[in-house]
Amino acid sequence: MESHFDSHVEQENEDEFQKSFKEMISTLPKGNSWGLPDHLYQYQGFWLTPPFLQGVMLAQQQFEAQPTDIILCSAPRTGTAWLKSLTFATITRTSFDDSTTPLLFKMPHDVVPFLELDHAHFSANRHLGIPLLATHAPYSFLPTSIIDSGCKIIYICRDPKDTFVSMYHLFTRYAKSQNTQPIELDEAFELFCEGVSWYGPYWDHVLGYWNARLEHPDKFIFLKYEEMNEDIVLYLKKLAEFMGCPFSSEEQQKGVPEKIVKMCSFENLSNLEVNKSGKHREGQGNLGIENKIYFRKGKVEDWKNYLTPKMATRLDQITQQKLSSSGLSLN
Ligand code: PAP
Repeated sequence: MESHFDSHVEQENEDEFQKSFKEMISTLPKGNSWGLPDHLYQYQGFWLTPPFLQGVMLAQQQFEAQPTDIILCSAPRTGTAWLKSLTFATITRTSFDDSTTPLLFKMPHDVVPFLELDHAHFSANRHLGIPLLATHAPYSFLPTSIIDSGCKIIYICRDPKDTFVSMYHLFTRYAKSQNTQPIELDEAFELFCEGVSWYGPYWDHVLGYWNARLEHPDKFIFLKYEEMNEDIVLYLKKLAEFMGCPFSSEEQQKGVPEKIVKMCSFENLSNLEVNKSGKHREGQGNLGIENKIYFRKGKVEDWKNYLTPKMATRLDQITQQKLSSSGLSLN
């Protein structure tokens, strides 16, 4: 059990950390804020806002992964909430069904903890019943214990054009909810292309995990939002197997995978009361956000409604150039 002395020491260490973090951040290249309250700062090649960068750095120091952990990794706006709901519903399917699952009254981001914000502190207090944990951290930022413990990693990525459009909307909707000036589409597009986006450059984020999967092929599953959309039941079965809880033939006969897919569909989740009127991280200052902002359209190729052909070509060219020798395609 943690003693008063231990927590006192922990607090002192944290105060010390806060101080050196503030000093460190003042030395970093400062980027645009995309209309948000915090600016982006470039640290070891990636652009993050201070609360998230601080969380990653604390997690690097303190987080102790367990070999049984399953880490859901992604760049923002690539399908994280969907992945969280699918893996959570699959892992907890013997405890809950589609009429009792916590997904009915908690948004997907609230059923799987987020490394940077929830586990940066006091990682010894983790609840190990459900082994899922999520992060937007680039691969090179992961705490070494995640790599060393041999836990499983699930990465999801998405066509950069849809990722950009989704990010632009998240930030403009958030800015509007705060009555601040949202960023213009053209400006956001330039920044995204230059790599100055939240947890960007997006391509470097994807490539970090794409290359790392070769080092640990049995511990890694690499997903694409678009492919999952084409045959989500197939991918759910793959995920269940990878997580060590495959669907039995009896479960398959009863249609359990299909029920989970339906439960976690955009259509179903976005129409739940909690996701229409609830709030995520309420009481946590700038981190508080209405759940409905996270759910937009859940469609493939919605970029066609926002990007001109010239913009799409430019983004595709950057993608092809960045991924040229990787064997990966994203568009
Ligand atoms: P975040 O981690 O930054 O919150 P993330 O969940 O990775 O974002 O991705 C959000 C995208 O997934 C949104 O896409 P859109 O803007 O193009 O619509 C969101 O609508 C979509 N999304 C959310 N839930 C689902 C779901 N259940 N099925 C499919 N897509 C979903």
